[in-house]
Amino acid sequence: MPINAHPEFLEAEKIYLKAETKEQKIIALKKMISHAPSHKGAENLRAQLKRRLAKLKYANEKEIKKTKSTKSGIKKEDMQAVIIGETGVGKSRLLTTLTNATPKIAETLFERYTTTKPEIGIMNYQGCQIQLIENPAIESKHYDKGLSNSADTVIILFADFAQLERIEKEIKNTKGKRIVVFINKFPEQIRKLKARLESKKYNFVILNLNTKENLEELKEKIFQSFDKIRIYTKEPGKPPDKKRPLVLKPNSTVKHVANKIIRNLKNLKEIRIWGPSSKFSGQVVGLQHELKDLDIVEFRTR
Ligand SMILES: Nc1nc2c(ncn2[C@@H]2O[C@H](COP(=O)(O)OP(=O)(O)O)[C@@H](O)[C@H]2O)c(=O)[nH]1
Ligand SMILES: [Mg+2]
Repeated sequence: MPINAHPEFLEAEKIYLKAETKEQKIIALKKMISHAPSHKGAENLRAQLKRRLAKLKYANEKEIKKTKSTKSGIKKEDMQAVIIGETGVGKSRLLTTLTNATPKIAETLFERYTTTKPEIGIMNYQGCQIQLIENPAIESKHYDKGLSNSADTVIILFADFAQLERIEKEIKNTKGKRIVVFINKFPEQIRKLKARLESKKYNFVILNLNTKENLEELKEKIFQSFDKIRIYTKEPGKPPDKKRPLVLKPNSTVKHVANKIIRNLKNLKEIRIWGPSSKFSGQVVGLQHELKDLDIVEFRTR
């Protein structure tokens, strides 16, 4: 830590160390540089930060090039789900409900093809940033097949089984996990529908956007589909930071977390965990301990 560091520098450094994407890191690094100590003794630090920024920018550009989907040129985020379905089923309305996006929603049930290009939104789910994209109606010329094929998860909206069958024929080449969502626009025989979805072993949600019934279930299913775990960290004597989990691959160890938030592992004195992977609350563990979704990790340093 530099001597006489500005509080804003320290704050930016914290964000930098926790950042998951290159973009987030770049923003935080720029902030660190602008608040770095200006005295001569910190010359090395400033040079080092600038080098790191240049390297990150280069790597980021390369990544953007690589991840652009062919037709629409959308930059794929770490967790991406694409919403698909026929016109008027409620894709835009769902995107508006789940994210910050504001696509045009059809005003009447008879208005068709209101979405003519993919609409992108970010869903913040318990501090995890998930990219949700509405693909224009699957039967229209605006539909972007490549986008659905490369998505981590495909969310299929349907209003009846004939629709669901038509859609399934169209998406043979998708590689992502599937969640089928029945939008309950009109009172229906939900019980029968549910039995049929269950018997065919669908990963499904029956959603009512007016009452918001099962909306949380859908959000959790979306997160689960990416096969990631959420890890909260805490400082001794303080509650965990529930707003910003680290999102990691399953089977990550305490060491993965330590590497992200502790500068020098030699300073580590004790690690305690709470949650699904702990035998009891506050169990002391080593760096090789394997974590589970929703664990809380506390690092005590010298
Ligand atoms: N009653 C009701 N209407 C809905 C629901 N979802 C969508 N709609 C209506 O259906 C129409 C088409 O919705 P939109 O989101 O534009 O469909 P998209 O073509 O799939 O994007 C609009 O008039 C919506 O207000 C729903 O859950 N309940
Ligand atoms: Mg739409």
